[in-house]
Amino acid sequence: MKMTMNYARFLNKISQARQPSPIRVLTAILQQSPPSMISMAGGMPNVGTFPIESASFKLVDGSSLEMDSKLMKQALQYCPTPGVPDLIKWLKGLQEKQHNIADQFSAGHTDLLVTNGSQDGICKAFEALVSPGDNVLIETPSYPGTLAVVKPMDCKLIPVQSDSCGLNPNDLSNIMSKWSPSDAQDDKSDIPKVLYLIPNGGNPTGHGLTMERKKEIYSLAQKYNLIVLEDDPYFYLQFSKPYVSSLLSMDVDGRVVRFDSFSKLISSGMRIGTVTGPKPVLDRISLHMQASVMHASSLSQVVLCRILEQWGYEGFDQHVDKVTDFYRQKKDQCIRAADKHLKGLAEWSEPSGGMFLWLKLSVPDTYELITVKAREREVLFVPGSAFTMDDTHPSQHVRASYSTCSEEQMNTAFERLAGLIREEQMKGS
Ligand code: 09M
Repeated sequence: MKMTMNYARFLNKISQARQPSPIRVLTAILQQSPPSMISMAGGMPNVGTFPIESASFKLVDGSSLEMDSKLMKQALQYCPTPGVPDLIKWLKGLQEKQHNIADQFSAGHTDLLVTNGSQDGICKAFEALVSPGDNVLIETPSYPGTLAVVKPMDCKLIPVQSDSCGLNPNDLSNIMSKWSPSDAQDDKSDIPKVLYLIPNGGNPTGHGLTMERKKEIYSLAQKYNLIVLEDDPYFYLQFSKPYVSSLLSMDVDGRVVRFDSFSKLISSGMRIGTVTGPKPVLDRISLHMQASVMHASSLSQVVLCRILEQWGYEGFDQHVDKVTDFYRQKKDQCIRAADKHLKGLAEWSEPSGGMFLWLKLSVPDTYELITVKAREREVLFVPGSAFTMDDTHPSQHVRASYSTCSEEQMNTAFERLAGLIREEQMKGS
């Protein structure tokens, strides 16, 4: 990695003004001091006063996971902002293996932070990178959780269209052709600086980027000097292997900030995600965490670390395969149910990963149909407008999640939806 990027161009005023907390600095000094150091500077409570002694978890595979009192003390105490050190070590190992970035970690160019789910990292990345008046490129349709972060910001959101192969580089190229690459050198220019996308099992589309497209997108990011936010919680839920390499793995400049999540693999309630990317950006996100959440839950991190260490990378891969097999089956059930009930009434293409089927209904707009009429018939979907920047614009789409329904429920749900579409069509004709 060349590390020639001028990150000051990307980081906004608030982010650049963040200062390390003097208390947290002392914690770091203490950790590096010899045992003879007497500290009366700490603000940590005495763990001896806490009521929980130890824990034992029974795993579904029949094995158990022990947390003795020493580990429990760590789990109940504050931890460093970037995360519990043993967990960070394991996760960096995973990222090295999966994204081929060992050299970037060891050179100190790339770093990793544990966040409160990937949502926390995504939110803080935008909060660090978007300045008032900026143009920001967002894959559309997109995850409503991201739209909730960026929509209230004082910036202009530019939708970049995606289709059944993920974000369309031709659309990105068309949008960017309004600017010249040299605009990226001009502080006064309104050339976009940030591109957000979901590369796999798209939420809501279920689609993933091809290698060819990833290369085109990365080279456009280089041409126009963009930072790419790669939001990839469904990376391990891709239905076919080998995986298409991540944008992070092809990043030679330090312009990709990647978000991973354990929400679909281990637990969504434990709230563990990671941000991996250029250290100058991650340092700013870390300072924001220091000032807000301090760190992701130590208890969650220690439990996760114990599971991962017990499994090793091989056991983790086996678990991923099991989870993916489950979702692949669910996807097949969902496609069967759609084939049975929605043929001629809706269009869809098969998801390549994740938990969602994106249906285009043969009606002009799905909002009322889904939020009022479908609810009356006791079936819930998300209307397409929830995934766009301008939610007043009509949308023919609906997101169906196949993660928690039985095949029978999916059939009933689509049968009810089919009835509603037919009624709507009769009304319109
Ligand atoms: N719906 C997600 N997506 C969702 C959803 C959710 C309650 C979550 C993309 O758990 P985290 O923070 O790691 O995941 C956040 C996240 C980031 N990026 C593309 C996602 O799909 C999670 C939670 C209720 C509904 C929800 O609908 O899509």
